[in-house]
Amino acid sequence: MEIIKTLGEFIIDRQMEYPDASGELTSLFSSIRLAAKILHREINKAGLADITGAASSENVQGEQQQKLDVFANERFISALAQRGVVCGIASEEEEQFVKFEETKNLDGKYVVLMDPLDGSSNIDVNVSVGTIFSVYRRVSPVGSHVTEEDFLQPGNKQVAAGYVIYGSSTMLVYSTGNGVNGFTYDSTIGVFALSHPNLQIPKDGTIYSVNEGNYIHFPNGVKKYIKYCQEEDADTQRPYTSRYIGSLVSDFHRNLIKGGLYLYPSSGRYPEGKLRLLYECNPMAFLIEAAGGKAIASPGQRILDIEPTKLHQRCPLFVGSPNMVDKLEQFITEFE
Ligand code: AHM
Ligand code: MG
Repeated sequence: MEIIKTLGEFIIDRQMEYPDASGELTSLFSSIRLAAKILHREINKAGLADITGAASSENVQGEQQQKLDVFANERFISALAQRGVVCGIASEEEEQFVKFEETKNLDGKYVVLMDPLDGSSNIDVNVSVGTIFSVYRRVSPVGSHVTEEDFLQPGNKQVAAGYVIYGSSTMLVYSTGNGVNGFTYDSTIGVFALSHPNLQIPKDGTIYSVNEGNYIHFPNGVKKYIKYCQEEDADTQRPYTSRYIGSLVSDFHRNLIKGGLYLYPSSGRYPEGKLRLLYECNPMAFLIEAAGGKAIASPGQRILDIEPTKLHQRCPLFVGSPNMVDKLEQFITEFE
């Protein structure tokens, strides 16, 4: 028989390495795993069932349809709420954080911050999308109501982070700070199987990923760096390859495996950058550092050290192979 290690087995093995662990994090991951499977199913039938339309439209059976991002948001929130391991959730889809009234939730040790369906504008055209999540230990006392302070923690306090990519196959990639592991979903048996153990990003890469349509508005150093990527130089294998899907999880995942740099600088339309610190930048920064890469918002400003001030705060993101981030940092410093 084929031997596979499932995500469930992997998490239990890891838990046994920590004899004091209460199993709450294991339970939290089970919730995420379940919601991911449900979303996998919905995304894969999105074209057929025509549920990608407007949030309030009706399907052929006359039932109320939901947009997939709304569906994803509800599904992850209810999966996480049910087991009582989280005391609150903040989501890119919700203006305020979600708190729960039930005692089992008030006793939960963790909060989850998430972007339930990132890149959802890509669904209509069959391009990969993803779920991004981040887990923190609460700072408010166990047994009380969750507060905004529980969510406004710097990324260096994350206990775990990860993403699910609904691509040519569905994968779940996560880290608790001790290595990054990837699991591919086998829908025939309904399990995530360990397929990418101990992911390490190559130190150098030849891929740069940026929306060049915004070039005119980029800071000078970023413009110069992009020109550097496009110059000819045999020693550094330039010109580099430009790859931009416009779906953060997909662009990040490719660069993690192949080596590369993802850039979302400030631009005219988004003076603070477009991506959200708590739901997108922090979890990706946590993963990349655990995989040997780097993530900064500006020279010397590690993403994980930013003190957040509001839930939906945006920030520039430069993330990827460490040598590429260093090079970009030099350009921004020199040409500011
Ligand atoms: P969203 O959270 O509204 O889906 O936006 C985030 C997405 C990322 O997945 C992607 O990297 C980025 O926006 C693309 O932005 P742009 O279209 O400006 O290049
Ligand atoms: Mg998003």
